Amino acid sequence: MKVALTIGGSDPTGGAGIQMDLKVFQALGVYGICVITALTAQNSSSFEKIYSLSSEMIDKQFKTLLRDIKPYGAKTGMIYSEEAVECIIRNIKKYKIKNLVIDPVIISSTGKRLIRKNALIKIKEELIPLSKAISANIPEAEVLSGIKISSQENILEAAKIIKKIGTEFVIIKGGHLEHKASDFLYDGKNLYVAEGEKFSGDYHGTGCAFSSAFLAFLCLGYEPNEALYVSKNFVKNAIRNSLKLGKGMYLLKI
Ligand code: PXL
Repeated sequence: MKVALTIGGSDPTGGAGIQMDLKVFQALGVYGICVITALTAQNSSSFEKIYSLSSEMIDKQFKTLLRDIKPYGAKTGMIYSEEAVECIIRNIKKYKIKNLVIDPVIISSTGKRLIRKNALIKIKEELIPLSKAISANIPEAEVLSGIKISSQENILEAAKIIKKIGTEFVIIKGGHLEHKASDFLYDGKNLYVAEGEKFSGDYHGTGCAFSSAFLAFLCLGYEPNEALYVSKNFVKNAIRNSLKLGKGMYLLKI
């Protein structure tokens, strides 16, 4: 069985973060392992607190886990502090982690900022160049590319800028566009488009579900452009089956 590692924050609702990633790996037949970067206190409508783990503890998790089990690929999600980003970069190099998918988490669906400014700069300058793919929503792609995105032409332009930071595949998810919610993958040559309908309502954890599904499909041997379509379809079904368990956002059912 292929092993996928998720590096990210804990979300007690189970709707995002490492809890969601592990559910997705399990559903797709990939064995999930994790390194936790931060704890959060949140529910479906409110985000209360972030507790970032020390570099020492993150380091210890890597050291203990990876001297034992070697993942085929990994993804990063929420990383709050600059020290945590530095520690993750060190460990990705040390353990020669391949097939790295980056979800550049910036803001939660409830509006809480999930990364410090200097940590984001470090992700851009030093983590993205180690990656295979980056999976960004429109606001994240705007921050990384420095351009405003409102059309498909802007998406290609932003993808080209992000590709130059140093990744192989740039995915920009169009869920924040106005009418349709198509997703795009740029490989330096072609722009692949996975057309999608837009769902009304607020859904928690769609970005985490997409990036972990994308990694799982890479582990299963899909080419990145194929993984785009099947991951989009996977998230669409999870949205269709989503549950209103709390007072706020819908939680995806995997
Ligand atoms: O969806 C981004 C995300 C990632 N990781 C954690 C989160 C969230 C959003 O709330 O809580 C831990």
